[in-house]
Amino acid sequence: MGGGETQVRSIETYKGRHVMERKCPDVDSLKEKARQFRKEILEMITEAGSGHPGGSLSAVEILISLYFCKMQHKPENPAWPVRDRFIMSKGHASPALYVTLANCGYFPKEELRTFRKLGSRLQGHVHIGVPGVELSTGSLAQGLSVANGIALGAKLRKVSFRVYCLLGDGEIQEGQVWEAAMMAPHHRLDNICAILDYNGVQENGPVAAIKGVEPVADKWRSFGWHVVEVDGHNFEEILAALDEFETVKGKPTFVVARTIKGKGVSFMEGQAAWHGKAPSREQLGKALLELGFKA
Ligand SMILES: Cc1ncc(C[n+]2csc(CCOP(=O)(O)OP(=O)(O)O)c2C)c(N)n1
Repeated sequence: MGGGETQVRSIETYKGRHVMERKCPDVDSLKEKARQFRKEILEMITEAGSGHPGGSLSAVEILISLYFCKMQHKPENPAWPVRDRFIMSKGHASPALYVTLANCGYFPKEELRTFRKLGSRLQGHVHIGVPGVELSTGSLAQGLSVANGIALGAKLRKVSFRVYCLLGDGEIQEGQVWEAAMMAPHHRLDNICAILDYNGVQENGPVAAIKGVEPVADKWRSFGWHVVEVDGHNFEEILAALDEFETVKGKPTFVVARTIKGKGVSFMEGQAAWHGKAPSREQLGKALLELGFKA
């Protein structure tokens, strides 16, 4: 790693696809990116007057690690056939994905201000009409099934791209997730990595109180997944887990990323009340001060 920006140095052929030599920014630069992303997420939700800050703020480091360090993708050509795919199964956390895609260059950052406005491409839940988005999501629990299908298709066509899928811990209470959890190991889909944003809080309260998912790592392991547990706000740990995924053969990988809902803003952290509510202008100001931005 080195330098402040992702560097794409060359293109070479690797196992049937063109692979870019991607240089990850150093960890300090990644942390600064996370701080900026949190600001942009909060600003766009405030501007819209509605949206989901809690589960967007918890996913920031995961998305940065994928899009700025690990995934092979071309913002100037979102349909590049051999790109790695990302499926945001928890589609209500669209601000986190939209900010990530805009900062990669998929569309102009000014467009973030149109979030949830009539006529905007950036609707409240992740939508396929946005450059870089692979699947419309928002109706929870469907993403991993589609990700499996894409990964199986890649295997059948002998194309070596990877598929990543982000799930919420409330989301995995749904039955369809467990059908998908059975399918990927059955087909030995070692080209798929599911990541759990394990922030412990769903829409109406703590996951453990509503329908607990523990022991979550053992459950996925028993279904046949290679499981890695990380601090989902620690870039070194996330990147090491994603490196590990690339070495595992014959089975899919499941990363349990322990996160904090509303991460970075004290009055939002761990609070179900901030699952789907926009801050006022005053609350935005307080949040930005906490993130180290001047008023
Ligand atoms: C099928 C379906 N049922 C219910 C909802 C309403 N809903 C939106 S977000 C949410 C809670 C999700 O919790 P979690 O997966 O933990 O998300 P996070 O905390 O990461 O935001 C619910 C129930 C939905 N979007 N889709």
